Amino acid sequence: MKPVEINDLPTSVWLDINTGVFEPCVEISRRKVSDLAMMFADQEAVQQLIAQGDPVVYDIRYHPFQTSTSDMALGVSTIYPGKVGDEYHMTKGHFHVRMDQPEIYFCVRGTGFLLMESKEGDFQVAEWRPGTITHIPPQYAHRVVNTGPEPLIWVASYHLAAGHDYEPIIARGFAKIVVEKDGQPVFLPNPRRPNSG
Ligand code: PAN
Ligand code: ZN
Repeated sequence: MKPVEINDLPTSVWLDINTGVFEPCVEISRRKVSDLAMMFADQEAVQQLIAQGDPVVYDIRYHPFQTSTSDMALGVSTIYPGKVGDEYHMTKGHFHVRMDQPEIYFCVRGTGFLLMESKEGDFQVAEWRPGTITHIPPQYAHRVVNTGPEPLIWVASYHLAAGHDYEPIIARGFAKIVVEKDGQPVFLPNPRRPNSG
């Protein structure tokens, strides 16, 4: 990542809500099925998709706002529609390293769910459509799932200092996975957690 520049003047960026492209944006990251391999329940489907070209699951565009006395960041993420086996495309999900750091997510296109889970095991779901804005309190891991036919795009606003902790999610996932059954999204217990029933 490029070093963050200090800018004490007001700054605006422009977002295309149909594509998730915004300018200026200092970094674009792309996550493919192979980058999330351990996160999906159906490992056979993961290997098949990787062999067939390793499709993109989501893109993240990122811009920091650092002044001499404050820091904030903007991330715009786009999850492309699709599934791995029966499980819908989703983000990796993470806790913030700083457990006093909340975040605001603002859905601008598409439909799906935001999954949130605390270290104590409180599991919460927000259903998303364009215009839904969710405040994620500190101490809740967060993952977005695209269950619709079009890209799911949202704006994330958080402090640069929050940090991302992926390890607990890599190790255990979330309490539920979201899969398609008879054309509808359903929540199933995470098979990697035998007692999550
Ligand atoms: C977001 C996320 C972004 C991608 O900007 O980082 O949506 O999700 P993962 O980081 O879980 O791959 C955010 O929550 N920042 O804190
Ligand atoms: Zn976050």
